Amino acid sequence: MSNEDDFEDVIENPDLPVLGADSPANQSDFYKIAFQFQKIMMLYESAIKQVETKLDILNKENTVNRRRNPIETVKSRIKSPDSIAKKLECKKKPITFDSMITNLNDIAGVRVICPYISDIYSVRDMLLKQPDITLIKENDYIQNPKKSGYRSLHLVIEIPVYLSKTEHNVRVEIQLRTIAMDFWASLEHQIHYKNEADVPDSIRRELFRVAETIAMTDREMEEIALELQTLD
Ligand code: 0O2
Repeated sequence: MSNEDDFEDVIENPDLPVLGADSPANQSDFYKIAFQFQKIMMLYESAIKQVETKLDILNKENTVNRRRNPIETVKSRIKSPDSIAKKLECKKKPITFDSMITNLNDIAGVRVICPYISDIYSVRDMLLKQPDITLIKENDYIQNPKKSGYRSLHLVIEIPVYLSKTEHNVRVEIQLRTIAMDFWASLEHQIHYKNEADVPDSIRRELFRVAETIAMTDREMEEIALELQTLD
């Protein structure tokens, strides 16, 4: 079943009037729109809960087996209505419920922070082995970092959410990165966010250089961990 078909009964009426100065909606339209948005977001929140539970179980299993935990922290977020509209606008897609479900992969986002690079790939493998998870897209920005220096492994997956009468395949973007990669990405994001005007090239170059240093540190830490394993 496709994602669009899946959400059809939740959207019910994708041609609802759009709220805005050019097409003022009446009170009953407002309630319909608000209710449908709430129903859609409830599906994304439920999908996040399922992914978080899976990650928690995998980490607990490692604790029980007295092995090192491959996950340091998990952070989740639902994209705000404002960010959804901005991203659709940016992609030149219509700003409708139907369109956001079809065109956006990251309305539900889970960020997994791991101690080492190898943990990232083992968490990836453990998740993708599970029969109810379908991989839609994978971008390995660790093997192929972005121009900015950004590194992370991105997975877009689909996971079923079971309601009282229906089942929906819901997309979740999972970003996996090391503690060091997360440190860089969070600060770099803040720098871009705080400087609405373009960030000067000199700062971009400096950020790229720091990203390279961090990547080298990650590799060195991995080597130390491997050496320690041989001592065990
Ligand atoms: P936010 O606020 O973090 O959510 P797709 O989303 O698959 O349609 P896109 O947008 O090309 O396609 O996805 P990409 O580039 O694989 O992933 C986008 C997300 O990765 C961003 O989300 C950031 O979270 C993160 N990201 C990508 N590049 C960078 C970067 O250079 N620096 C930092 N700090 N993060 C980056 P959003 O929606 O842009 O923002």
